[in-house]
Amino acid sequence: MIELGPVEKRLLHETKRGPICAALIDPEDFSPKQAADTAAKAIGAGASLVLVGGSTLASQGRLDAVVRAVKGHVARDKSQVPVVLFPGNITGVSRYADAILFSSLLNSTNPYFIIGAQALGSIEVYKSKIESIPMAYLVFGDNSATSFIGQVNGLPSSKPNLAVIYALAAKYLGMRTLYLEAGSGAGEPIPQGTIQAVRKIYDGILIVGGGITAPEAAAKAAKAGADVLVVGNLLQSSGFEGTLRQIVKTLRR
Ligand code: 1GP
Repeated sequence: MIELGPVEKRLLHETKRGPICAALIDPEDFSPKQAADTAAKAIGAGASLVLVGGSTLASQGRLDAVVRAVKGHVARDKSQVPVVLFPGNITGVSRYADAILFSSLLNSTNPYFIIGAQALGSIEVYKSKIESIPMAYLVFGDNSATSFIGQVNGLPSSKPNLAVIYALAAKYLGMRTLYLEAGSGAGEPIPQGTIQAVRKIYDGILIVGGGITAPEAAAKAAKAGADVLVVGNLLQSSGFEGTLRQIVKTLRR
């Protein structure tokens, strides 16, 4: 019998009540102190989850320092928001995190990103004893760092059925979370129709990210059935808390 870990149980519990917002910290963009300050502001604005990771992260030492700094803040905060790894490669594992989204980039053309990195990284996850949450990662378009690094066969936004067949495969493979990625800084977030089509056949935790910088985009994704809205780039603009608070408010409606 598979026993779900505490982070996954918490996410299931929270998303059952409605969509939540995740703040994504890329250790390439933030020093440990900046990361802790940014996470504190994001949590203050209502983020329910902090994700740490990025597609070009090279230094595991840097990741550890960022995760420890963020955890240091969370330890003092009553919300006890989980700090979860969102790895882009084998460098994305840190024993200081609460859990890892153990993901397979299903539409990569390179088996390394589908199962190779996972095999190489697995021993580190095993040793660190952190909770592992299986995730299918689907990347849209061909214009993002993620699509370039992950050598993806980018899903076209205009063909929801292609996303659906990958989502079905993820479901049948037992992947309990699914991330629809438009790419960090995407001009257009994942279209509502695509989220709706995937939501219809996928009953795990549905994560959507890329290009969400305003409450309207978050509201559309939430209405279409997303459980977790990931916000990354926005956190780098000064005074982002106001917009994030609006995004969270929109989700709670
Ligand atoms: C990237 O989906 C995330 O992996 C977040 O994207 O940086 O555009 O918010 P943004």
